[in-house]
Order: sequence, then C-alpha cells, then structure tokens
Amino acid sequence: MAQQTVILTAAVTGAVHIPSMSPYLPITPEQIIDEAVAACQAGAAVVHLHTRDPQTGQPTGDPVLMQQVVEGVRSRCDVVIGITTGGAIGMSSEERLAALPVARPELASCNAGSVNFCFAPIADKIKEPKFDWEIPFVKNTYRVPFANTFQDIEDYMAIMARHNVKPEFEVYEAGMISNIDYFLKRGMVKPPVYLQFVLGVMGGMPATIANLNFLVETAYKVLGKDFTWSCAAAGKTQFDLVTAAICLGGNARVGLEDNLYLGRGVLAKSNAEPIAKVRRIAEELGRHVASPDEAREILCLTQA
Ligand code: KMH
Ligand code: ZN
Repeated sequence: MAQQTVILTAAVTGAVHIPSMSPYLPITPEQIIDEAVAACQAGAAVVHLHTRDPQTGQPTGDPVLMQQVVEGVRSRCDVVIGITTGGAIGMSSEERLAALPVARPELASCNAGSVNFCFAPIADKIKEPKFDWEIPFVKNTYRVPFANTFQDIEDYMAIMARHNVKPEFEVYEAGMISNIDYFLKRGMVKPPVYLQFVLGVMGGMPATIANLNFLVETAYKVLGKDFTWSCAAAGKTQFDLVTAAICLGGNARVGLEDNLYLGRGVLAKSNAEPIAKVRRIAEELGRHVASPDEAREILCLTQA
C-alpha cells in the first residue's frame, strides 16, 4: 500500500486570541508573513491567514493588509495560501469577503453553517488587557452568533467560483455536512469538496475523538467518497485530535489561531513549533508529509 500523505495546515493568527494572551501571536503583516514562511519551512503545505490591525492587533478584513500578507508570503515560499472569509465574530459579509478578489488565494474558508462561536470566557483570564478593544471584543461573542445562512454560503461559494478559489468548508457540527450536500446536489459547488472539521469551539461540537470519528463517518454516509478532510481543534486537546485525524486517514491543522500552547503551560513561540510537532508525530506514524505541490494535487487546486 502507498504511504499515506498528510497535509499540514498552519492557521497562523486567527481572530479569536487576543494580544494579551501571548506575546508570540503574530500581529503585523511582517510578523504574519514571517510566521507563515517559518511554518512552511517546518512542514506546512497550506497556510490559513487572517489579518490584524498592525497597531492594536484587532482582527480586520482590510483587503490592503491581506494583499500585502499574501504577496509577502508568495514572494518567499510556494506554500498553498488560504485566506479566511470567516473574519471575526461581528463582521459583515462585506468585510469578510473584501480581501478575496484582491488577494486571489488558492483556497478560502467557507463556513458551512451558523453556530454560536463563543470565547467570552477569555475575559475572565485577562487581568490587565494590553488594548481597550480586547475585553469588549471577546465578551461580544456571548451574544452575537457566527451567522452563515444558506444564502450567505451560496454567495460566498459564487464569489469563490468567480475568482477560481476553492472553498475549504469549515464544519463545526454534523448538520453542516448536509448543508454542503445540499449545495453539491444542486451543482453549486464542484466535487471533490474539502472539509475542515473544527472542534472545540464553545457552541460547536466538543473536541473529542468520538466526535471527530462521528463527523468522518457522517461525511462518508452523506457525501460518499468524493471529499478530502482535515481536522482543527481549539484548545488543549488539539494535538490528541490531530493525531487521531492522521490515524483516521485525514489531514491536520494546527497553529496559533487554534491553540497558543505547545504543551501544558508552555506557550508556542511560533507557528513553526506546533507544525514541527505534528510533523514529528505524522512521520513517527509512518506518514509522508505533503509538500505544497502535493497538497495542490490532493486538493485539486486549479489556479495556475
Ligand atoms: N474567526 C472565527 C469567527 C474562518 O477563518 O473562516 C471563524 C474562523 C473561521 O476563524
Ligand atoms: Zn480562521
């Protein structure tokens, strides 16, 4: 049997963690570029990018910043570039989509349904916030849902198709697999689809191996075989979950968007560290870690 290949994705900075939680969270375009390049050198074939205000670290959908980041990464390595269209909780669809036509990535997240995406409890842990926006930002997620209606998803997919960007469907619970099936059956998205199972968000499915297994089984039942999947897990159980994903034949996403720690009480000093760790695990398990071009082939990315 051919050696199984695993695609590692680095989710570099995200829009959940706040600067007060870690001095290593990349903020400026230069930091995000350096972190993406370092993650690629450590074994990431794909990077998932958000941007932040360079002065305050607040998540932003500013297309100029995203273009700067994407061009900076592209000029230094051949990693597959994926950008967010999830943005941050509370952003409008216009803000979430503004960067896509400008940055022209190969991949973009497409959130496959609405979910409560709460990280308000972060506020209890921060005694002296570095910036005024941080506590109101995290507390806001207690009352504002992460809205991704069918109309939204259809619109996001249409914009991606127009710009030859492949959607990476972020799946937070099992019903969202049926949402994707709905669009597949109507020809609104081309197979094979790429699913990112995101576990451990407060409001979504908890990050357990049983839940991951259930999502994978459900995807096979609902979608047949024509999909590729990866697992991202927020918080402490991240490395258990991505190891389970590798064992189940899936791909793995790690990085400071999902987990600021490398181990118990040890902050990751860069995105390269969790990527190197999961690379070691994958290789110990006898898997081949995909190069960016191998990832392009596996994910059927068509952009020239
Ligand atoms: N920032 C979260 C609201 C995505 O990039 O599409 C959602 C998120 C998923 O990070
Ligand atoms: Zn994201």
